[in-house]
Amino acid sequence: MSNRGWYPGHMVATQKTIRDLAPYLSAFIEVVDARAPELTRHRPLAAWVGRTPLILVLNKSDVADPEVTEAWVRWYQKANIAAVALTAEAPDAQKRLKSAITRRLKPPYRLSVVGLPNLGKSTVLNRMVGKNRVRTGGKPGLTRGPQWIRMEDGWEWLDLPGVVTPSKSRDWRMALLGVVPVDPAEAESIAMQVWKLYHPQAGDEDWLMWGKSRGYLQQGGVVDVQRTADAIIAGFRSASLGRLSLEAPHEAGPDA
Ligand SMILES: Nc1nc2c(ncn2[C@@H]2O[C@H](COP(=O)(O)OP(=O)(O)O)[C@@H](O)[C@H]2O)c(=O)[nH]1
Ligand SMILES: [Mg+2]
Repeated sequence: MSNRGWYPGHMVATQKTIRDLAPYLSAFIEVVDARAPELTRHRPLAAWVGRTPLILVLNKSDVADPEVTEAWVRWYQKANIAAVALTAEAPDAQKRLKSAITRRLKPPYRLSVVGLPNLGKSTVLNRMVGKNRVRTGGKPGLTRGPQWIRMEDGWEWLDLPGVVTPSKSRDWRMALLGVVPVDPAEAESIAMQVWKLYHPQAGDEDWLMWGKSRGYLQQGGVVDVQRTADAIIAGFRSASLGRLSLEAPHEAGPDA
């Protein structure tokens, strides 16, 4: 798959948009992936937002290793970085995020959701504004804006194309997490690596034996490599292979 067209032109304007809007906002909500929260943070954001607070949402915690997520929350607490673990798709998401915000900030609440593609920005915003007013999906760039959404309780949400581009897009974990597309030529190596995370003793070919055992075969009984790789990547993403985190606090750099 070609990467061309992946990032619409309006994202070039994101830095300026964020800098310009920051003074009007009480905070930015940065959505990261609970399975690799430092890897999926957008480093330049902290500078772009200036003095406006950033609150990290460690989203998709339903598919992350719960103990690792807890360790991350403690790690951020120690680093004095506002962070909350969330499952945006869960029914209690609105309540959880609202309380995380009101615990840290005084009203009025004027907020915006930012972060790398596919981490759940639209899902978070939908949860907060209700009535599915924001489109979600696999493709970034579906959100058009900026547009203020005013809630009855006085909260205001800015629906802006808050997607920022990843700097570590060549890291295989970014493809596994869906931040960038999986290059079909790399699917096999990604599948092997994730298989070894689930099974630390596994050899290089063991993931193919799993495919065979599942009946992912081509004519002649040869294992269907592509289908097996796709199934492992899908199994990681849905956690049907188990809840697995890709990054633990001790692996992250000291700069956060
Ligand atoms: N497992 C899980 N998936 C989620 C969660 N939140 C969002 N997603 C999925 O992540 C994908 C991207 O979500 P979306 O809100 O469109 O991300 P955006 O590109 O950042 O706006 C969609 O397939 C969502 O269903 C969550 O809390 N848990
Ligand atoms: Mg979106």
